[in-house]
Amino acid sequence: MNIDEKRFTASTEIQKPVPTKRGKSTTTWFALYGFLFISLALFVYVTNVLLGPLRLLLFDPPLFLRINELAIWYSGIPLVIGTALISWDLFRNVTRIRDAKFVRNDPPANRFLTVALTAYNDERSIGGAVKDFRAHPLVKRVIVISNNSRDRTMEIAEQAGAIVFNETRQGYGACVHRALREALKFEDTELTLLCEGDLTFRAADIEKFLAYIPHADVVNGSRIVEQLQERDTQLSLYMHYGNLFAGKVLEMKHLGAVSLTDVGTTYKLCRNVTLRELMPLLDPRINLEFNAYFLDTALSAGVRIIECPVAFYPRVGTSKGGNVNNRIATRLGLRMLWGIFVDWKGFFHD
Ligand SMILES: Nc1nc2c(ncn2[C@@H]2O[C@H](COP(=O)(O)OP(=O)(O)O)[C@@H](O)[C@H]2O)c(=O)[nH]1
Ligand SMILES: [Mg+2]
Repeated sequence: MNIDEKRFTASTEIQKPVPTKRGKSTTTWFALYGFLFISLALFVYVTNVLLGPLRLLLFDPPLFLRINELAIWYSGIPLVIGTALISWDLFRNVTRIRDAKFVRNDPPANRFLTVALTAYNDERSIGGAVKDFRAHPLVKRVIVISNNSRDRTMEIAEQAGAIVFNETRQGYGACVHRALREALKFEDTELTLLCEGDLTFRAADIEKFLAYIPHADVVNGSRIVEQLQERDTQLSLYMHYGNLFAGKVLEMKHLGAVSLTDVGTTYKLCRNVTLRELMPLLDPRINLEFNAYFLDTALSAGVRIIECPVAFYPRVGTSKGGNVNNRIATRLGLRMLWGIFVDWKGFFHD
């Protein structure tokens, strides 16, 4: 058998899933904190270099020069500590990471979907969103979870053909939690597609999700690809890089288990078998940072997550989430980082 034949045989073999070591935490805390140290070092270094010209403008006061020099010099310490911590985790986990590598090829037997849309005073978009998803041939049903909407969201969703629920506990986390719970009750589908009813994401991406699902338990949408972004979306440059940074932080926490470029996308396809195991671990009180919390919790439980680039469109209707302005986005980002670095429980209330 020549090399090409071997390669062909290997890639078409039915792959046996390698058991993940569930129960034993594979969280790479050293790498995670190493990343924090390196980020801190770079921040101090760059800020102080940039302060240089300001110092000269102020006629070079000696105390300013001293602080400036010391800060630049000593930023090397967190840089070295951070590098050492990451190296340590890489060294410690190199065998585990290598042994865990495999391409899963496990297409779901039933490719039909239950689509669950979140909605909060989204009367301008919900009708269009429901119709868009219902028109897809693989969509069995669309359910809409309104979160105490005071406008005509529920009525319009119903007219468009959705099964509508109202979640009385206010908050994005409570809304998503309810959406997943309701979707799991339908036994004729094995897959749940979670999305928002604000027309930022479209049903045309269902094929992309289905192409990735054989490789994972959860396919998480990513808005990182420039060519898949419409003009004037909510994803400003700030949000784009903020999400990328948070994604890489989460990647460091679960070294070797995942690649992430976006932590803020609701749009995701989940296998119901996985969701059933995951639901008891998810606290609906976690609010707008719920997506990052979902990913972190799932990864800690050994769930296999793969990213899939999705198209992103401008929001129809007014924004109420983390996209209202950069101040709110920054607060949300910091809460996410706190959740990843420390714990998610500290932030039950908005
Ligand atoms: N902000 C907010 N969103 C909610 C709430 N309940 C449900 N949602 C829905 O959750 C999604 C929030 O998404 P996000 O993209 O962060 O904010 P958006 O800019 O308002 O779409 C939207 O689909 C909302 O309609 C809530 O209490 N607060
Ligand atoms: Mg939205």
